[in-house]
Amino acid sequence: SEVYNHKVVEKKWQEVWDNEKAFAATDDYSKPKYYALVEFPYPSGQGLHVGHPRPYTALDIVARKRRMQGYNVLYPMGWDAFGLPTENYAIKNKIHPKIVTKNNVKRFKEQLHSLGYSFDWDREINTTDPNYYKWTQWIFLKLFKAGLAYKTEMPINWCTSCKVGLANEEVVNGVCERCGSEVVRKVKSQWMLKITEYAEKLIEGLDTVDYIEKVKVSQKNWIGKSEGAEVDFLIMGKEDKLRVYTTRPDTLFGATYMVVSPEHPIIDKYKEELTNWNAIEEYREMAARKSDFERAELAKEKTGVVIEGLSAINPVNGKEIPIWISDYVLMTYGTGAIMAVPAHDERDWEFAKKFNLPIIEVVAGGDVQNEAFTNVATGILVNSDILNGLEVSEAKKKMIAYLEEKGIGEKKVNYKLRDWVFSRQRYWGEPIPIVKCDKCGYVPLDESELPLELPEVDSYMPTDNGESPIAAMTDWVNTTCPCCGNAAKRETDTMPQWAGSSWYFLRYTDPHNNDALASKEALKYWLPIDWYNGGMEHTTLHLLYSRFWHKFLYDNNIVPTSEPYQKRTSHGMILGENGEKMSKSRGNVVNPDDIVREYGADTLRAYEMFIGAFDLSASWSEDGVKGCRRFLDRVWKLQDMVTDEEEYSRDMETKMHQTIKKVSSDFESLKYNTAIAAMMALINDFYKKNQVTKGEFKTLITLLNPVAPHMTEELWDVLGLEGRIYQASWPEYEEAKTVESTIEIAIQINGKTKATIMIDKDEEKVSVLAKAKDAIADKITGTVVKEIYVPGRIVNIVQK
Ligand code: ANZ
Ligand code: ZN
Repeated sequence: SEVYNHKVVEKKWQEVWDNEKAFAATDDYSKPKYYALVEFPYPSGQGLHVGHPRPYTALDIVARKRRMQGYNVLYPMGWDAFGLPTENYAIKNKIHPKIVTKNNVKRFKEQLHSLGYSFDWDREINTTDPNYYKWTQWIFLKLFKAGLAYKTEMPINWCTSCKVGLANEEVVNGVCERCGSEVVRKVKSQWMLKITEYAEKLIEGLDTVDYIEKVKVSQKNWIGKSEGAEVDFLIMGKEDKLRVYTTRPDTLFGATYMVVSPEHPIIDKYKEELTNWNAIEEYREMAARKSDFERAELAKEKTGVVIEGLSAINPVNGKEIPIWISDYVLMTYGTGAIMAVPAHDERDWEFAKKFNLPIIEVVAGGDVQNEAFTNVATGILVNSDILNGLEVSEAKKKMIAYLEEKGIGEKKVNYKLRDWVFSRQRYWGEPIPIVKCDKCGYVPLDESELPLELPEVDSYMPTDNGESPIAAMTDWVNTTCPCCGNAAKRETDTMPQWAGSSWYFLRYTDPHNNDALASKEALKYWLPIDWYNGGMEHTTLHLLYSRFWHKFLYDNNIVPTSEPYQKRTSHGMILGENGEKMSKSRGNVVNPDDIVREYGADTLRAYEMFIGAFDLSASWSEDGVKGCRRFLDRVWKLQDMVTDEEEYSRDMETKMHQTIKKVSSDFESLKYNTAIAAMMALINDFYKKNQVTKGEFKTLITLLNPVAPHMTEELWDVLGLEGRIYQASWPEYEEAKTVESTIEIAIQINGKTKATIMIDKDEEKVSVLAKAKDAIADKITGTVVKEIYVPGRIVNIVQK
């Protein structure tokens, strides 16, 4: 055969697959279904990155294998195309974001196409298409009508460079996740989604799905469920109380002072009576300049100021204790006030040491004057009256019962999760379908008005005053109230990029439906998604947001499952040759187009699967790419060694069954690299023999097809096999044939090995066969007194 020409072969089969609509999911709902999903890309101006093919190939392998196993497979692709980079590019180059998106999508699509993915392109979606975002707006209206979307004045995270408000999830280590610029707090009126209402369901649902452990853990930590109590402390000499949230009600006897957050309303309420107002005001101004992130940092030096003129009473022992202000207490969590127990809380301990406040041990087992004792598993309560002698967990229960009985507190669950800031002051997003009327307030558009399309604007430039550029389009903004008919204004903020991706997987099931986001039948058949793979960085963003929307839609009878994704896995990043993140500035970016041109798509696919353990990051290596190409070339050349034999040859049978078993199971468990290694080992055996039967070769290329679909399709054709390889059945193995049926046994005479013999592994008369062997029979000259068989290994014949 000739040298493998990937350019010709890959183009040829891509055309055939397109013409045959080879990978279209059918609407035949009687077949078993399989829905495989990868995160749809943001079509950036840079084009496809070599990071994209890693997850796309992995699930393409799963999708192709499932088709061969007889499933009706849905493996779709689309574009998450609203968002800042496109808008920023549009501003810089004065091109409409619509055009920018169109061009970028075209390029991405060509690139993905060149990689031979088995996407069902008839179901392609685009979040910026009005026929798509009509349903994003529709869901928003449902949320609004359910009271889960509301507008409120609040301090938000404001990126000084993007000039846009960010969700908490988009602020990483105090800076904008996207551009790395400083994030400051700015008070703005914002649309919010009440994801907090679903906090409990979002935790509980995790028990019903098959997600990799680190995804579950990080979602749980992000939601941050905390169980404890709220307790009222009377303010000395006032008819007023200060309520705190604590996870350690058992330590109440050790509360030696209180701390309120600098924003706590109690401060302003008693402003006139406070004798150190100047110091307090100064402290509050300083705190206002810090982000919550900085304030909550454990390691930072504690600061604070006491409130002179107010004090509180510890409700369990009647003692008077001071009230301090410190920025380590956040107004956005619990009640914004705490009881400080320095003996058993690290932050309180540091604060107490710094300001010389009393430290009273209430849980024995540590040395609380020298460090906080926080171990709750072993400690026993002391200095605590009714709680003395109890373990921490029992003491908590007893204290809560006591508080509830006395009416001074109650059990309370808190979550770290905050409501989702849902508006952006930018152009390139879904318009929020709400009208503001002076008389009626925020009024939803009628569903029949959807989609509410983005207006054409003169400038996409964001404004410094924090208003969307749409606000300048008065023709569009000025409207009438859907409720009373008076003059009113449209909402000019747009939705965040996370909106369109919060439900896109539903649309793929029925992408052309004009009457519903998807038909009930389609949703019932295709949901839940059987396997969803995506980036670890989306765990507390897209993955959480979309589960929230899905649960809301489930509660409203729009989708049939309470969870969208049955299984979730995440891939590691692909780094540059130097082990660093690929970036223009480092000059280590690999363009997938170059690899496809020089080595072929199949090589790129095989390489990205072979590069290392799927869930770990891996460094790019051009040598590794070449190695994968050599492997494929060796498969290609095997065609010259193929015999007419349809069966597996005797000596290859075990290996064939073993390889089918290994590749089949490795493809299911993210071990693509070892699956490929097993196929490499198999072809080495063929090369050793210089021969491969037609049956063996057929199995080999079928196993390899999900990884290298083009070349194997061509080889199938060359062999004159029936139909196409993509329509072939997945090879089967017999468990019994995966173990060697004959084994080699050493034959010893008086403990010395004299010969070996091949026997069936179930052979019972091993010593009879051994004695019958010529080389042994000759040597048995005396009387055999004993025959010892060590199963599977040795026969020892003892003679005198
Ligand atoms: C007394 C106490 C004693 C506490 C003790 C802890 C240990 P999680 O688990 O994160 O929910 N706290 C409550 N509200 C706060 C706020 N707004 N800002 C900062 N800290 C706050 O933590 C709850 C604990 O964090 C609460 O329990 C409270 O301190 C503190 F040995 O109360 B604890
Ligand atoms: Zn009105």
